[in-house]
Amino acid sequence: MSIEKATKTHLVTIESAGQHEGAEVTLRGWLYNLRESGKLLFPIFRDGTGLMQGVVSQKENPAAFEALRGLTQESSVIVSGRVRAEPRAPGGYELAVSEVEVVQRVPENDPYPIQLKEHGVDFLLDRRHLWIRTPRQAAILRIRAEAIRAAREYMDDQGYILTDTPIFTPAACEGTTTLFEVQYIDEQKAYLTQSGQLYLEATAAALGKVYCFGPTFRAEKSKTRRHLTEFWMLEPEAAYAHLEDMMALGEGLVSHMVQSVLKNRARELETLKRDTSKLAGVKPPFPRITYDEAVETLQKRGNPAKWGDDFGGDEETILSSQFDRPVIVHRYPAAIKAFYMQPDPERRELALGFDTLAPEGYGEIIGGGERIADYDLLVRRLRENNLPEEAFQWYLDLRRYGSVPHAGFGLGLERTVAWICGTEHIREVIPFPRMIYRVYP
Ligand code: NSS
Repeated sequence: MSIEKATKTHLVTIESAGQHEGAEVTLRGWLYNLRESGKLLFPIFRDGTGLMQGVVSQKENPAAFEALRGLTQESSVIVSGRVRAEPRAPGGYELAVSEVEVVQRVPENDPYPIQLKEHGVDFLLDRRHLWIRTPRQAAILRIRAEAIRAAREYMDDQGYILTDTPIFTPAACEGTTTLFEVQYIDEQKAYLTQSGQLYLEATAAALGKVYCFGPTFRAEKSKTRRHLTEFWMLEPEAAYAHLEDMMALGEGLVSHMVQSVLKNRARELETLKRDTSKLAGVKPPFPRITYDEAVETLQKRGNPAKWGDDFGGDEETILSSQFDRPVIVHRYPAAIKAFYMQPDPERRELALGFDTLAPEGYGEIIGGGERIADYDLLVRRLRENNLPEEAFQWYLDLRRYGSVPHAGFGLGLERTVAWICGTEHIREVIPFPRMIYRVYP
């Protein structure tokens, strides 16, 4: 059977094979595992959409039996056969294999390196290009894709216009300690973007409600389960919007992402053995507490936090553990927040900013708030933060020409997906993680 012939027969994916019970179908994929039992073979195929067990009898299908016997793990195959219900098989169906075409045979003397047993995480990360084939990793990437799809759907439905922001930037957005400097053309210096926010403030003044969704970079020296050096951020920004509007938009967005994954990726969540009862209740409204209340709670729980401290992972875990859904902490001390944050008119030492903390110890998934709209105050803040004013002239223009109150936030995709999946570390939820000591493969 040739590839051409196979594509003209009943070509199906494993995910949809159940709909073809009783019919002769063709699958294109890889051999995931093979159990040999005398005159019967029990191959397990994978095609990216799932796993399907096959059964081949030497007596009934000698050619298919010979093609599969001794076939090495991850050899690519096109197989045809009849779909039948088999409650004991993964997915509830199996394939009575009648024809097999081996597309590429993995050599016996150079076997597929990742066996169906436990491997150390460094071993797997070195082989990330292969590791993503395992059912667990593939399920995570399918959930990631659904989370992205749902996030864009939500933003589009809310009337936000996608405006892509640059990756090469002339200045810092989120502090100078995590900037990646790059040698730009000739003598010029540039930095990889830490956030699209500053540019979104410009597109928001042009289009009203906007968002961007792309990779962002931080030279994070910290080796934690929540930090990558390259991660994806979805950032909305709206003209004439305030802190309250963004807290509400963020809770709507997160809820839609979670509920869409629960609805459309239930099988993958099951593969991950995720306790979905912990996600089912993620719906607006999310609890809101002030920074002051957060410090009080931490102290009551014996945490040494004092007013004025920034929260780390431990503090975030204590705060979020009191709730069954994400919690919004707002009005932090201005001194621990970014230069662009609007002060609270009621208490100037506070910033009109907020963080949304995920449950189960996943930490901050959203950070945002209201921006300084006043020209003089913004110049003062740039100077206090030792930021180069020349590089920010275009940004100051936004306060010279029709400045308006505006607000936005950034949602960290990997932290959100790690929480939805219940993975231990966020490195598993991006196809090729970039971390302090890892840029390979
Ligand atoms: O630094 S943030 O809190 N905020 C900003 O960058 C704003 N300029 C966004 C905005 O208002 N438009 O980062 C936002 C989120 C944060 O809550 C995390 O979920 C995620 O980005 N984040 C990270 N994820 C993975 N790895 C690292 N290193 C990381 N840093 C932030």
